[in-house]
Amino acid sequence: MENIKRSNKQDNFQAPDFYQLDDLFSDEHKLIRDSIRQWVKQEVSPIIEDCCQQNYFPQHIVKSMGEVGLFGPQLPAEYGCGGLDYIAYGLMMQELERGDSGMRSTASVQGSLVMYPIYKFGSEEQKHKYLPKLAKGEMLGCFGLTEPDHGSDPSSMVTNFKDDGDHVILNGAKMWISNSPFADIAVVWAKNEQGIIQGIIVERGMEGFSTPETHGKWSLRASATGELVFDNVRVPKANIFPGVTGLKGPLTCLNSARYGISWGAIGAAMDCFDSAKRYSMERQQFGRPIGGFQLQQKKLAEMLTEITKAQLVCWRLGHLMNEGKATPAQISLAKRNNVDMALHIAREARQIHGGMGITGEYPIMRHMMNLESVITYEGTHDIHLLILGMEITGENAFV
Ligand code: TGC
Ligand code: FAD
Repeated sequence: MENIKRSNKQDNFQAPDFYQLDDLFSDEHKLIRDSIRQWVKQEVSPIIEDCCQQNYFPQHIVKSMGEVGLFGPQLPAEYGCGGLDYIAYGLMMQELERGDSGMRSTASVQGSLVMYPIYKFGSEEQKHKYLPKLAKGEMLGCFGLTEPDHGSDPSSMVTNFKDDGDHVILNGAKMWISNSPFADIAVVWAKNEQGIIQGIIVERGMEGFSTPETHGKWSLRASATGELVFDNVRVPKANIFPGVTGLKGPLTCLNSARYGISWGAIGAAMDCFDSAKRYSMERQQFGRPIGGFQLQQKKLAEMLTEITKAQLVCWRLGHLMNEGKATPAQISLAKRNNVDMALHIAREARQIHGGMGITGEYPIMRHMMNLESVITYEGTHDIHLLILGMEITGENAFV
């Protein structure tokens, strides 16, 4: 952290709320959202540009994220988690990704892909052992589903474990794993001797377990990504989730994470819109602000329209999540639409900023590059389209 510069630049972000969605949120929701917005302005905005430029994961922020309740806010308070609803969770992810998608990634993985499966499928012992520490940010987790040869099709995974008395012997490798280089534990999905997928908690320090970092990313540069390598790792059977078998285990976790991303993408889009709006009023060409030209107004008007539509989708989806009625296809629609919307807005905002848009002086290019990962992970843009296609027609076009 000593090499990371803290910027003195004021973060003046103001969120667009064209359809007065604030009227639909409770006072508690607004309080939570505003407190995370303030925390992002204080803790993320001053360092994020330099972290990304230097491809540096600000590890110190994990503890701070835990302190403000960003890890597992939607899980019950009895395990040290937030006990909040899905609207609150969504708003928190929105504010965090307004700061940076990589920061939201850290929280998504910890809350939805590590804590959620432990809560949903874990034993009481596993819940008490891990959840309070993960919630406080005293422990960092990662989620291993994707493999070098099996991304969109995780059912073909080859990572496996064999029985060894009160332990199992785990072999294989996972790739593209967010948080892995710094993670204390990994929730790993692997096949047992019958070829059935199960979840197992692997702890750093277990012999034969390593987490090499993936270098050279142009995207999510403030988030650490790596591999998980298992070379005859002996893992106690007590670390296997007793509550689920099959691919529906990891896919259930993805529902929660994809939901959070739907809100997060709105945050990134809002930041691009806010910056573009300000710039268009300040920047003068041909003797007047560029915001006075119709072509720039078209871009801004379309941005606001798409953000507003995405906000309404998330608000409704949040209520369906709270009622336990949201379907995977509804979540796919929101993730797919909102990430694509944010990426499009980032590209348009980049143009409004002219040459300045490619520099770190503005957050645009960073958001744009981050969103190139967000549109691929947690199910690619095309995979979510196919999920919707199957929902509409009943026909499976994956294979
Ligand atoms: P399929 O035969 O359709 O389903 C297998 C079983 O799973 C059930 N299921 C679900 N359950 C809960 N939630 C969902 N969303 C579910 N989708 C399916 C299904 O009912 C079935 O259950 P059962 O009881 O009959 O066995 O499976 P398939 O092999 O045909 O695959 C379907 C497909 C392609 C949609 C799925 O595999 C998929 O979503 N692929 C994309 C992979 C993906 O999203 N990977 C994400 C990795 S994690 C990540 O990217 C983290 S980034 C984190 C960050 O930094 O923020
Ligand atoms: P592929 O599956 O090889 O897909 C390549 C292209 O083919 C895509 O355009 C895809 O849409 C298309 N395609 C694939 N199948 C079909 C089909 N049936 N029909 C039509 N088109 C198809 N994974 C984890 O498990 N944990 C993590 O923490 C994690 N973090 C990540 C962080 C980053 C920065 C990135 C980039 C990825 C991360 N991932 C993680 C992996 C991510 O989930 C995968 O990259 C994603 O699921 C796609 O898999 P793939 O990259 O192997 O692409």
